[in-house]
Amino acid sequence: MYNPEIEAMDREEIAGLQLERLKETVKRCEEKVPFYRKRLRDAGLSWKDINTLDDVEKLPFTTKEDLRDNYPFGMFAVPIRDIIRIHESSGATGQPTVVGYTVKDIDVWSELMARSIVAGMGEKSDIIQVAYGYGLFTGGLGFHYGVERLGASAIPISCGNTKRQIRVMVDLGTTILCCTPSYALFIAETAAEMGVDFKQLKLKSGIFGAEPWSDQMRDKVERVLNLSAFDVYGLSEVMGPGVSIECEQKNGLHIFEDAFLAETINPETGDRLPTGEQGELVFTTLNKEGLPLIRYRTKDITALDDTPCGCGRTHVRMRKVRGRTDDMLIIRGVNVFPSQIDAVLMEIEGVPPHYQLIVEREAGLDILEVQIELSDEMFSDRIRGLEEWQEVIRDEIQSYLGIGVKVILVEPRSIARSEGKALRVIDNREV
Ligand code: DLL
Repeated sequence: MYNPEIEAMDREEIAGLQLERLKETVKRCEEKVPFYRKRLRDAGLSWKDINTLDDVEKLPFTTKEDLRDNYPFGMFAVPIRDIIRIHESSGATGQPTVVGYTVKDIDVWSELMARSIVAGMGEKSDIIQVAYGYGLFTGGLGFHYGVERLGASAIPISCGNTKRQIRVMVDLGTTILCCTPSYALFIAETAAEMGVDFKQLKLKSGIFGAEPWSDQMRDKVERVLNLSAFDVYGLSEVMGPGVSIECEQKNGLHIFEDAFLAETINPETGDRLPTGEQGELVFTTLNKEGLPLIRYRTKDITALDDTPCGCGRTHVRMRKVRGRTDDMLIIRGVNVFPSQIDAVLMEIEGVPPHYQLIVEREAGLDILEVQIELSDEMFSDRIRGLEEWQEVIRDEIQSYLGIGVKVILVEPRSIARSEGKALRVIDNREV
């Protein structure tokens, strides 16, 4: 369901479509959502002031706090009888946020998910194992509806029960695996323990997302699972998975611009950044009925790229998300994203993929400890070489980040595995 008409429109045509839909969205928000009516009135604005795409810059931002303040349904633009599905954002901290979808919203989402799966090598004849969690999390059902819309076969296995995942993969001949990248590695590890060889399986691609992962981790995932791995991005507030996806060029994720208007801003000042500069990603939804959002601040850090792509799609790309403004660690004044450490670790030969970052404050000084879990072989065979290896890792991280870190090697299986989003950072500093 690659939609060449929409996905390969020329840039001017896309801008025209976006402007028309932007006006409709702002009008809808103004007329149907008291929160937005007031916000726009306070800013002295109305949908009638939107005459060019750049006028979006005049509009106020929406934040997660706004959704929380209007919990549960205060930001919906339709009465609850028109909502056919409710999801909740997975936010680990504070009050959850609730999102609602109309019949048309589910239709659009299914279509975008089908288009995402096609970008990730999917076609009607595929058997697609959906190992994202089903339930309030948008991953499972989002993919499920996309697979059905495409007309492929969905295996709605959800996350967890890892041995069964592998048995299903072997017996049913899964061709595409969908889950978080950290869960994909856990599946690979379990398969190895069971003596299953991925070279004997029919897997051709994996559509992995919901958490940051580096290109180096992609190499690892592709190698151990013997498939082609695609990054998929999304967030519940804006829709769920399927906001953007990589194509075969794997050089950024195409944003579905017929449904979302993307900007990047300086997270401190809120000023819009020129295309290509890294900043916080902001989305305005263009065809959502239930929960339309104006300039929603995602807190995700990336840069946009509107240069032509070899795949023929013309929709703007975003670079792989590097982290979130709220999980950036400031260690002795230096900004550190967990994804930078991921990238360094994955480059070093033989580093197992399970690690955790622990931040402590000792005598007023921030200490960043990188705990790396040893594999069984390393634990038993290489005990003598380990000290040197530990130093190599420490030096690599230090020279990349420019700050001192502690590297600790821990026993096999001592770091908790995740079936969904991995918990990489434990910050024990008091705020
Ligand atoms: O994680 C939706 C999703 C499900 C995306 C399945 C992809 C696959 P939330 O639980 O609301 O929604 O979390 C959204 O997760 O703001 C990012 O910080 C992070 N995130 C999602 N996809 C990626 C990705 C789903 N590909 C939050 N790379 C977002 C990096 C990602 N971070």
